[in-house]
Amino acid sequence: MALSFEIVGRFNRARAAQLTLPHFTCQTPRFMPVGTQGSIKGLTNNQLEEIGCQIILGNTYHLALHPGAELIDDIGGLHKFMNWKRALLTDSGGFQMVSLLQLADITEEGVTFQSPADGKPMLLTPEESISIQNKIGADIIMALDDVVKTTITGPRIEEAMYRTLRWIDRCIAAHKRPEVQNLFGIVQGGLDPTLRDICVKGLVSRNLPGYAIGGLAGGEDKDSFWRVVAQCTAALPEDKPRYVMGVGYPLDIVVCSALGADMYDSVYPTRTARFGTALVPEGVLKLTHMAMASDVRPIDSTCICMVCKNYTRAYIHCLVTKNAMGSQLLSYHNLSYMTRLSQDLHTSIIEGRFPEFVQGFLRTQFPKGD
Ligand code: PRF
Ligand code: ZN
Repeated sequence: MALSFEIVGRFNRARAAQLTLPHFTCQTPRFMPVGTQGSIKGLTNNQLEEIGCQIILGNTYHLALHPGAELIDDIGGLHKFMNWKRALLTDSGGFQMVSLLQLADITEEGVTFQSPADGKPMLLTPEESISIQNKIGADIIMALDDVVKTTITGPRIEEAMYRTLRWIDRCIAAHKRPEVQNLFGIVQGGLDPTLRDICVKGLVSRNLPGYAIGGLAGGEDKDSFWRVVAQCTAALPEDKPRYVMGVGYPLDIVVCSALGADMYDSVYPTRTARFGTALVPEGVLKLTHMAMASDVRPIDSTCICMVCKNYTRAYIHCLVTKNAMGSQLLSYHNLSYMTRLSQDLHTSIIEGRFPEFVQGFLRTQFPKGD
């Protein structure tokens, strides 16, 4: 195991912890921004450090296609290649292929897809995914899982859960660097409590360094989503990190943290920035609105980020959607917001004022109580 997870505060099911990884110690709860081609669109590493990002995501699928795992390996790993000194996590690639390419086909062997380069069929097996992730060298690597949309029903959900359990053993057997990279298993099973329970038990018996809750944030209602998270966190070991994949919205991060989850990732803060939307304590602020054209206030008067210290809404409105700088400034602010949210969750749990923090968060987001 190449991590230590030290719980430094609790409030009911919520936990604050120090997650020490080979390249960096992160405080949890923690939102992790997503970089696809080994970068967070429009931001430099210095800016990410300035914002307070402690761990970022890379995607095996994107990196394997370009520049390729061999090249990254030859250069000495992704940390060196992109000159990022803090922690990295790579997703296994299967979910990206299935969600990006409708042509992906899942069999017992692995995920088959057509190469975007030449249209030739390619196969990503659990062994291949782990081998690529070993070459990339992230602090945390993810098992290849069989992901199905939570909105479908029937035997496919059960098949995917059992296949995910069979694949975890192939992932464990293929993992060549357990002393420097942590392999996390991913709980699947759709919205079915029985299937989720079987999957959690199966993964926990493999004694992995951490566990993810997958298959969520795909269009199911909030009630079902939170119920699955609550069930999984209750059954996962106390002393290992719990990562809810593909989440996302500030509200979901607050709720999942209250339910005992520790880590999150999503493209949402950076993607929504490119569409001109800023994350603010009240919810969202659309910088594209005409009302912003002459508004000389910062995006968020309570934010201490570089963008809020230096630029007005009017200026960002003027740039946004026309000029790359507009979305860069918004991404900077949005990731600062997510970092501040992570830190506020962590410190409020430690200081015994987590309920007050959650109440304040909810009152600001939903002032009418709806
Ligand atoms: N599995 C993997 N990556 C993911 C997910 C998953 O279930 C999700 C949730 N839908 C986001 N990213 N491997
Ligand atoms: Zn700001």
